[in-house]
Amino acid sequence: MTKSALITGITGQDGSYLTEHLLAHGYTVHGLVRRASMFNRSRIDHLRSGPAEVADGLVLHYGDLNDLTSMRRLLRQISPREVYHLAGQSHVGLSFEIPEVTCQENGMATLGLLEALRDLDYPVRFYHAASSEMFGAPGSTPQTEETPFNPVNPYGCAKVFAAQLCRVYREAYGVFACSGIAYNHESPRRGENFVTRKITLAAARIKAGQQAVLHLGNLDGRRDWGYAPEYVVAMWQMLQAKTPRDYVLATGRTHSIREFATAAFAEVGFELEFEGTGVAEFARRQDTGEVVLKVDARYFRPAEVANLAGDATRARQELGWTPKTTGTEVARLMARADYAALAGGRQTG
Ligand code: NDP
Ligand code: GDR
Repeated sequence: MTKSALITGITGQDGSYLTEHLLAHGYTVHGLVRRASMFNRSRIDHLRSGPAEVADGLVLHYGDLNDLTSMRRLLRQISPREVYHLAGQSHVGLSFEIPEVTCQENGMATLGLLEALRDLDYPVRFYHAASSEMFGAPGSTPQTEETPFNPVNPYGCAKVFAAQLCRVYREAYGVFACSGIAYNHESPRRGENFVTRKITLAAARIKAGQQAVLHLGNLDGRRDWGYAPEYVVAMWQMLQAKTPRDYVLATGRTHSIREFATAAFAEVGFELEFEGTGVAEFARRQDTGEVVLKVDARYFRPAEVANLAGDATRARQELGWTPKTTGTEVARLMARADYAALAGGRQTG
């Protein structure tokens, strides 16, 4: 029998790669798309206009996390065996500006979905996209599944709420619900207002003469950056396991934002030299001396997470999952893709 899955957030970075992975494994994939004034399906358009055997396996449904009645109806209508819940307001910085939407979508909507699953008369496996942001300012590094949560922003608080509820529904009602505690994972399909994509797009545009300067916020952060197509495999593996468990998904290696930018600009042929500190910091192109990167206080956040690094030993031992591509390699492949797309007049990804 064909396996079927529902993906919330199918139009996002992870949703698009997960769709490709599930279709390649013979699934019928149902995706939730929300109404927008412009089409928001650019990351999955290549699948919908591709070969019939791929396009036929992908079915899109209008819906919204803020409309749980229609979500319940959809679950009854399509009876998926697996639900990958990836949708939500995913920008940490913006969660300070729109905390209620962030908590509604990432927190309460997850609870609504768990309630809907509990009422179904067939078993469903549920993946929740949790985050390293739940650790916030952790007491120890690297973090494991046992590290206490200590979020420092509304986004992290909402993810903790949802992850704790997944555990409670697992223990109290036997729902097969698990949280992937994922660290940053990036790709050429990353949203343009996340720091990695902002950097790689700017490097490509500056190289192509379409942009002069890149403005960034805090450069002092370090992140455990991985490659998104590798992370969606772990999401799938978690739902194929015998028993539901939460897993840290991370590379274990961190890089600074400066290192990421240096690698991205090097990929398009520019060596960077950083000067100054704090809001007065900037970077020049070594060959011409032109300033191409400036710190801009507008992009600072009210609070920053600590330098998080994850220990994915449990995922390696129990799922056989090992990420291969880390920080500066991700920077280089993203910059390469952005420049190739600009030069070829194509869309990235
Ligand atoms: P994206 O921001 O790229 O995608 C978010 C998806 O959620 C989009 O499809 C978006 O739709 C959809 N969405 C947002 N609000 C609603 C709503 N009200 N109703 C229906 N759909 C909605 O995120 P990623 O793919 O990067 O991440 C996927 C999930 O994993 C998110 O929950 C994120 O918080 C979490 N996560 C991501 C990490 C990462 O490094 N990428 C790390 C840890 C966790 P639209 O296209 O219309 O905007
Ligand atoms: P993050 O990713 O907050 O880790 O959340 P983001 O790329 O937004 O920020 C990473 C770090 O870069 C600093 N920074 C900037 N960030 C943005 N967006 N724009 C800038 O101009 C800029 N300049 C510096 C930030 O301050 C921060 O320190 C991502 C998301 O995918 C979440 O959904 C996910 O849960 C976490 O990763 C793990």
